[in-house]
Amino acid sequence: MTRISDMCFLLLLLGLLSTVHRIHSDRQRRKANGCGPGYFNIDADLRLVGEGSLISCCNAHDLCYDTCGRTQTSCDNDFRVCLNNTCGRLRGWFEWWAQVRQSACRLDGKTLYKVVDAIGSFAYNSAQKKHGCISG
Ligand SMILES: [Ca+2]
Repeated sequence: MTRISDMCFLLLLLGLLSTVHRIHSDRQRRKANGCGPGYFNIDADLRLVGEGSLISCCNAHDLCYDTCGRTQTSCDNDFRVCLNNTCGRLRGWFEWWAQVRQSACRLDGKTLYKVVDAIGSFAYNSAQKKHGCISG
């Protein structure tokens, strides 16, 4: 009798530990790596031209690709909206300077979006596989 209850307790403990481990490693695996696929990124370049605030859009986009149930299209759309909104918040000493900065930023944002649009499906599929969302 004692042995059975001990076994049950042990099984319960193991189940709990594996759940905690799974949640913990899941959290650890979800890491955004800025604007770029990981082996390179252009965060430093963006900061250099005063567009470092775009990096948060890239990180949100990375995490979106890692999320089961999110489609690539919805992640990419959110990314485009984020880039546009973030560029719209750039300010300058003068209104014309703010306009120049925002236009330049939107142009860079478009380039970023085009890159994602061109090579995104590979990144999306590998991220979804890595997080167990799709098999393969
Ligand atoms: Ca990235």
